[in-house]
Amino acid sequence: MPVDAKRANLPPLSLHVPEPQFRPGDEVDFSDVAVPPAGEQPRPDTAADPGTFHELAYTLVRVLDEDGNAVGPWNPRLDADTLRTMLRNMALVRAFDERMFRAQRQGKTSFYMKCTGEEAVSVAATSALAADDMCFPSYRQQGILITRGYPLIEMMNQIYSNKGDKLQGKQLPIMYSARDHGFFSISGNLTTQFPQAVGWAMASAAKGDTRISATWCGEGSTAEGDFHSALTFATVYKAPVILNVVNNQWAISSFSGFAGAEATTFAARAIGYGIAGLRVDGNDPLAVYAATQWAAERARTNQGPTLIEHFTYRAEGHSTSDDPSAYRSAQEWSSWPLGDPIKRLKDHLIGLGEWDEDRQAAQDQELAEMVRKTQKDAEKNGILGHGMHQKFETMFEGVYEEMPWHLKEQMQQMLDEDDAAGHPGPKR
Ligand SMILES: Cc1ncc(C[n+]2csc(CCOP(=O)(O)OP(=O)(O)O)c2C)c(N)n1
Repeated sequence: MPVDAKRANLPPLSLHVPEPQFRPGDEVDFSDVAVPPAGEQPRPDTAADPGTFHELAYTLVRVLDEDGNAVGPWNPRLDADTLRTMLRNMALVRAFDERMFRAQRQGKTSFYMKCTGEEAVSVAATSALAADDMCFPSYRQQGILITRGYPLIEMMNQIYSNKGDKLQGKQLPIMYSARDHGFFSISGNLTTQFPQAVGWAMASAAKGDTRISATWCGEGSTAEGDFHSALTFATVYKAPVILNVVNNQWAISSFSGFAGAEATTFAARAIGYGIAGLRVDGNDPLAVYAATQWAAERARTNQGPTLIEHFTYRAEGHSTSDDPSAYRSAQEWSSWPLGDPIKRLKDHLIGLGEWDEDRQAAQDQELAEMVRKTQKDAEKNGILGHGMHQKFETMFEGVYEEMPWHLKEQMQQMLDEDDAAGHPGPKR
């Protein structure tokens, strides 16, 4: 190793390469994950100065205690109907994920991504927003669409790229777009939605509107430059935006340490920007609701942005193309100290005397049946491998508002070649 003679007495430099605690086959011990007791975190005024958020950026805002009781100043005190609706929506997301994952394994679609274990992060957050607030999701917040009542068949049609697909088969499965449900078009390029959400919020403020925006990205995605741009614009203009970081511990096979989690929290990123930062138990639907409600009020009263880190765990593979048993211990999800968000809300409702196991089982069955029936209907519009489901020429539409001459020429060439090849099909 070359050593500079002038510094021969100094130790050689060494590089720190993060290494996850557990690998396949390892016994998992999460006892060093700091989980503060529920109810002990202070709830500041929504107009509080961003400089006062140090404690909240390093702890975990928690409402549901170990016995399923809602405690402390963050308890949003929701009525039983609202709690049951949230429980139902989270269970529906899980049922939908199960079914669509299986459809991919059966070769009916090319790709799918589940959000198992992270249902609260989208469902509870959306429940605390107004229906016309604008959401800028990543690919793992299908719970937003489900909470807003977007028809399941539309989601499935998109997943199947079939003739019912509103995106005309132009997008990879699950890259939904639903403007009328306040759901911005998902992009495959990580974190691009962050500055876009901030820009949307700035436009809303510039126009004197009352709507706010919310955006989500994974902890791995915070390493993108767009994350920095978004936070800078958000703080400079006090944009009415909620910046959600879903820390599910993994970015495909890279553990959160590769995005900087060994050094500090993701909520603490907010401090350097002068943004209010909250770190929340992402598997506690009441804490997620309360934090979002707090951040929404802050945004709506022109107090500026909030960054919320949702501390959770990605229970399943990254996508249908991923096998997590190749890089992490299979015990991680069952050992995760914050449990399962659906079970935690269910236990809370049972504790209140507003729910029971029989109703839960009946609901699970009803939701599975509804998803199954909708799937059958969607499959009537076509599945993967069963020919073309959209007219050939739609491929050239929407590139520009009006099709320029060179695209018209390419389209005609394609149609002529297809005719010459004697291909039948729904092309015109
Ligand atoms: C700009 C960019 N770089 C890389 C990728 C490939 N990629 C897709 S998902 C992913 C991991 C993202 O992890 P994280 O942000 O933690 O979100 P999670 O998948 O855990 O929800 C990567 C690297 C991409 N889609 N876009």
